[in-house]
Amino acid sequence: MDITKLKNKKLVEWLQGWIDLCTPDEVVFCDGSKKQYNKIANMLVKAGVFIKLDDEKKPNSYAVRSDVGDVARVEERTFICSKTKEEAGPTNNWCDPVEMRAILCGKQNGLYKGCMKGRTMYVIPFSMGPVDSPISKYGIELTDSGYVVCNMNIMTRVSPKILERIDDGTEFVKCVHSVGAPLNPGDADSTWPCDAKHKYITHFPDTREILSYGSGYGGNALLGKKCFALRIASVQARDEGWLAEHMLILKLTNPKGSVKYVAAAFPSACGKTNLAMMEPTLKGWKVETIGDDIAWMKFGEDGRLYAINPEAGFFGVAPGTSMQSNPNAMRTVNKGNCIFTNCAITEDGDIFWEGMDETPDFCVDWLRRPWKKGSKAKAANPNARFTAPASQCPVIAKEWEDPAGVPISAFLFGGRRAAVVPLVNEATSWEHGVFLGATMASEKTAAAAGVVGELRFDPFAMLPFCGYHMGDYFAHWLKIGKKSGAKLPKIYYVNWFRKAADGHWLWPGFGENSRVLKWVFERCDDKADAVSTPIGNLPKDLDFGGLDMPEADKKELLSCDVEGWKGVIPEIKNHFAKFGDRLPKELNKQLEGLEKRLSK
Ligand code: GTP
Ligand code: SPV
Ligand code: MN
Repeated sequence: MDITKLKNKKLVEWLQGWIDLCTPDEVVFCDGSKKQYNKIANMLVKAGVFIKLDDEKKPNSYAVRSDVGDVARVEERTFICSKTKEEAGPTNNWCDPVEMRAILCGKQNGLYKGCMKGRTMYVIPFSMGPVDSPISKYGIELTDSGYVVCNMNIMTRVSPKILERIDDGTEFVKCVHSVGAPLNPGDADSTWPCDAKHKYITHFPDTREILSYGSGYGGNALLGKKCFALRIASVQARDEGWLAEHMLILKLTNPKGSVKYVAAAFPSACGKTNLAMMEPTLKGWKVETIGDDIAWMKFGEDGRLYAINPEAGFFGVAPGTSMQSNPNAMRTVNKGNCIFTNCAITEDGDIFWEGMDETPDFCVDWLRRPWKKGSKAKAANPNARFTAPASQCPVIAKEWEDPAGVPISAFLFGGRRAAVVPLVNEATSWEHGVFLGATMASEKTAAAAGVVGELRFDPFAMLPFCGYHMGDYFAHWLKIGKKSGAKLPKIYYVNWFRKAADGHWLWPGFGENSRVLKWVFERCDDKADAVSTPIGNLPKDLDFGGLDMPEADKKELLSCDVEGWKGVIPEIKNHFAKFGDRLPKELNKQLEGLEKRLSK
């Protein structure tokens, strides 16, 4: 394929414009084939970017180490460039689109000017979602990073068919990415080129465009993921009446063989991948995976919300993943065909990260230093990641690529909360559920640059990912609930991360979370009892069978901490005040109701 074979004038103009601005040495069209993947991977090996792992331990897999200044999403460098600041809302960084275009694309000294000199521009036509699903959408990412091409091949569906469709006039999201490190003849290349001091992750919702500069890492650079599937797609979803959410999707089968689909929104590094592929400890129950990070949902003719996973792979948090915590993720990566970023490399050509089942005596840490068992320093970066094909997951549901999606019975919202928030709480109505989503808070993790552990409100786990005014986003959720004939999922708030006063985890989590899923499943069928409390419906009793846990811990997990919640009310008020008159009045009513019930 080359540009002369394209017939769509607008597409050619767009492409040629970027070639002229970025001046790559070469333009290569990506076809998603194994052959091309291997060719690029081999090139990266030769360049010292990829390290081939041992074929017996991790077949066809590579390790990569990033620049120390480029290890996670950068929220302060992420911008929503809507026409007005008001449209981006109080939770987003805004920049005037004209100004941002000048910074990035200015003909004189825009950052993109000549930024691909000495490099190849790859043209990646990709689909978010199964190619023929009515819920899917297309994009083209231009990038000068071979690492990004390989990751996009795993994370999205890349094929010439998509380019053909776009050439025929199908709409697409325009994505441009550069690591921002042009090469002059004779320059030695870095193994992780980037421009760490000038990162820009920018979104233009009005023109459905993404321009990313300076970073090569994860959500900053794999533009199908957070930039498209959440920030741009949330705007499309608002305009078109559907939902684009930071949610895993799982298939839950009870011992009688009856099936329900559950979607869950937890902030980054708060347990989506783990829950999506968990091995239930409860006998007879089965969890299978549809998706582990993003859900796109549209109403079906029966009034139910149908969800697809727009991605084709997992970009999973590596540290903490083990045969104990997430055996299905380990089995997925052990099949090979993976890319491991910022993990440690063992002497026998395997990878290692903190929390893995066995710790090697020696390895090379993610900073390329020799590392010894017992060392204080972390062998893997806390945001080290594996990129793995979803199809390799041993518990991937057979319908995971069904273009029609799967009907959702329940939404779970949750986060890391050491105190106050119980193990599970059922919303008493859709509006109450939206209130629970809007007041979600969580302790910050290493998935984004910043202070880890700090508590922040993260509504619907979408704080860094909503492409427009968050108050309008709440209104959109409320509107979804008012659709005539809608058969809406029930809504729950869960917290796997509660700690006792002495600091120990109150809840074992992981596979034991199946006990909560069981309660949710049975509530959806009106077959489990609940106790009405000021914050919502809590389980009358949860299946704790076979779990060795102090009674006091069980009680603490399943009770409403009235005094604790009273303390949270002023924080919620402050949080809501940010949205001004764009906070839907229903949410203030919910808050007043909660306050009243707590003081009864
Ligand atoms: P992103 O990919 O960043 O969106 O993260 P995620 O939401 O998919 O989080 P993931 O499942 O990768 O989990 C992140 C971390 O939380 C890992 O270190 C897990 O071991 C830990 N974790 C997951 N589930 C549980 C749980 O039930 N209990 C506890 N204590 N930790 C958990
Ligand atoms: C997240 O941070 O929620 C992720 C990782 O899933 S990234 O792709 O970097 O956004
Ligand atoms: Mn995520």
